[in-house]
Amino acid sequence: MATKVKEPVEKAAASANGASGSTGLISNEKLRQLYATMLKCRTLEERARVLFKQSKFTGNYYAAVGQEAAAVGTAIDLRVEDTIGPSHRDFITGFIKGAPLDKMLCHLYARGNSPDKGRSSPAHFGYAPLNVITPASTIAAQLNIATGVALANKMKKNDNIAVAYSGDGSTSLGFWHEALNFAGVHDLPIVFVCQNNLWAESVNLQFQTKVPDISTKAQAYGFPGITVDGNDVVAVYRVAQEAIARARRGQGPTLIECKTYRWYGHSEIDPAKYRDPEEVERWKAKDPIANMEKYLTGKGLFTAEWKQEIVDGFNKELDAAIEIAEQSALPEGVEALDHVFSFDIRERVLNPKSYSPSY
Ligand SMILES: Cc1ncc(C[n+]2csc(CCOP(=O)(O)OP(=O)(O)O)c2C)c(N)n1
Repeated sequence: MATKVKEPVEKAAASANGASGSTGLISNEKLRQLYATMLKCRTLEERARVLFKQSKFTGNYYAAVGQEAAAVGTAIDLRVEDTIGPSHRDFITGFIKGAPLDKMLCHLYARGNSPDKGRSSPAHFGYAPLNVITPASTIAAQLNIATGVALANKMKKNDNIAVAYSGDGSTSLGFWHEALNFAGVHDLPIVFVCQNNLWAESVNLQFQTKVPDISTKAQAYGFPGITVDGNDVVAVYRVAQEAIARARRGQGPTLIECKTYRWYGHSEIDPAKYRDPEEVERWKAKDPIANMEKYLTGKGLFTAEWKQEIVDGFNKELDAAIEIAEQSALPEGVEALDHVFSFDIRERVLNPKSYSPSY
């Protein structure tokens, strides 16, 4: 049965105090970590947007500014062995899982020393050492890959889990339903996080689905679906904790729908004129970072000086990572032929005259 959880910050605050809630007390240290991580994600994304606009890197960038609570609340406590299946808008999930900033910046700049050796477009950051899958360009396809990882974990009888991210538009694709169906049938250790930001490029949610809550779709696949205020990091964290624990216990998948909003266009080349400015302002007023500041202030855990310290310290780390990326070499063209699954493509391309197929 799909359950609905809508927990405004005030209510989440009560449960964070340990008064109620299924996951018990959230420590002050964790609350501060949730906030600080969201703030760093925002800083990283805003810097990436500026760098793109300055033509420091090419391709495109798909900012998740406004959606930080959904990413941070679901990814912050994952283990190294857990797998993340991000979408094009989930660059920050790699950072939350602990990917080094210089690797992330080298990826944006498509440098030869980036994890993908400069092959992928900027929105497709993967990092094998931390089990972050390189996103697929075909939207929703990362869910199928992450589901395969979850199947492997189950077969190996370990308690590692996968967390796979998608948007509302992705739920209209066959891949999305195949992944959820397979995961449901086999009780796989996976959490599906749908970040419902109301828009898939310029297509509004009403043209994607007839149901008000995407979480209800989990009913068709026989596991719980939960809708949560995706701009309330404490609420998201609680729901994610429960879903992750369920998956680790071998009790199967959960679909978490985070209702949230992207502040900017689909990508940095989209002025998003299809949106009513009033809608944007309404959602900006629900800024997950400002929400959390209010909540922490109420608990005596926030000061403007602390915020400034986080931003300044992180900007320094970012400066260093940007410097590394800018000093790093682009890959040689011929390297595009390396690490490609083809029997003898290098030979064929480089020596077309002498090439003769070996099969
Ligand atoms: C199968 C497929 N169709 C279309 C596209 C082009 N495309 C890239 S992102 C995107 C919108 C995705 O919307 P959603 O899943 O809601 O994620 P969001 O961008 O809102 O985070 C589209 C249509 C694609 N990459 N793959």
